[in-house]
Amino acid sequence: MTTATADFAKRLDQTAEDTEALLAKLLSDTLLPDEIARPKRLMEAMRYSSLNGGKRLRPFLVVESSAVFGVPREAALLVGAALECIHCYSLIHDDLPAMDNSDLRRGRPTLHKKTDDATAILAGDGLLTLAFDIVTRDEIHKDANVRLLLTRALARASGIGGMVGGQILDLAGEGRFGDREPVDVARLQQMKTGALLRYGCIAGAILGQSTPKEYRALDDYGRALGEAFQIADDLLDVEGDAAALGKQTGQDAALGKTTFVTQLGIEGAKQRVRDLLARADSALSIFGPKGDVLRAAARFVAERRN
Ligand code: GRG
Repeated sequence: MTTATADFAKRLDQTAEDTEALLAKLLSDTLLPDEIARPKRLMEAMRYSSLNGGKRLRPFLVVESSAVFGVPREAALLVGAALECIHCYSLIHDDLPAMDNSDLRRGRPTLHKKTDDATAILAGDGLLTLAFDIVTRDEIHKDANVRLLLTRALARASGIGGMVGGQILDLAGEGRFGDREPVDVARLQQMKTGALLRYGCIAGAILGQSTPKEYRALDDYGRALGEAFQIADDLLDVEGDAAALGKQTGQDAALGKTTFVTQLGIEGAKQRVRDLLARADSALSIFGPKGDVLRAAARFVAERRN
């Protein structure tokens, strides 16, 4: 392992640990603001699906894009926790019978299997709304306009033009609402999975009150990383280890889904990943050595095995 890779792995683990601890605090029965009611069943369901050891890649991107600008780590971790709440909600809803109908998530029964559909829907809703409670908190930045920009960007990444919009395009492409609709896989994935990853990257620029040029660099890096993440996911679907993925390998292919691999072929998809890594590196060049951890993050995403 090179020093840069070892350093990267250590930082990723540390952020995962810090995020887990912060989410546990934010979701604890005692530390929620008084005005938020705390129905036990709902809170337990929210904890089950968010305190269960994901990679915490999205918070990591927030922390590391923030580190480029010297943003206090506590502020970045709060924004990362908000983003992770949205990610966890999307996984809960995606697993429901009306969506992917999955039995396993992160190696454990999905929330609706462990509880029931209504609890899972409400736990997802609870995490989505908690994210916006967190990202607007005063301790994130003294300037309310910075908090407004962070909040608006999070809403856009999560909503119609982002993850939720991408999800419905995906379902339409599978023929869920009648005939299969044609799929522009790059656009669909940019919305469905890319938008949250990109948010992780631009969040640092917003928190750090970057120049427009620095913002554009992180935006471009985030888009390249988001696409590389999804291509890696598609490659794992056809080549991966089903047990490590916690899902059936070949699931997308069995559904006849259009993916980067069906469009580009395996070799074409791998070449596209190499091109995206070059684009990510080039976007980061303006930050010099301060961009090293983000450079390693793009490699980790492209080469991940789960
Ligand atoms: C239901 C509104 C709604 C949206 C769902 C993103 C999404 C849209 C569904 C996720 C389906 C899925 C498994 C897509 C593959 C890419 C992906 C998001 C994988 C999981 O992300 P990781 O690898 O997971 O970061 P961990 O468990 O590490 O957090």
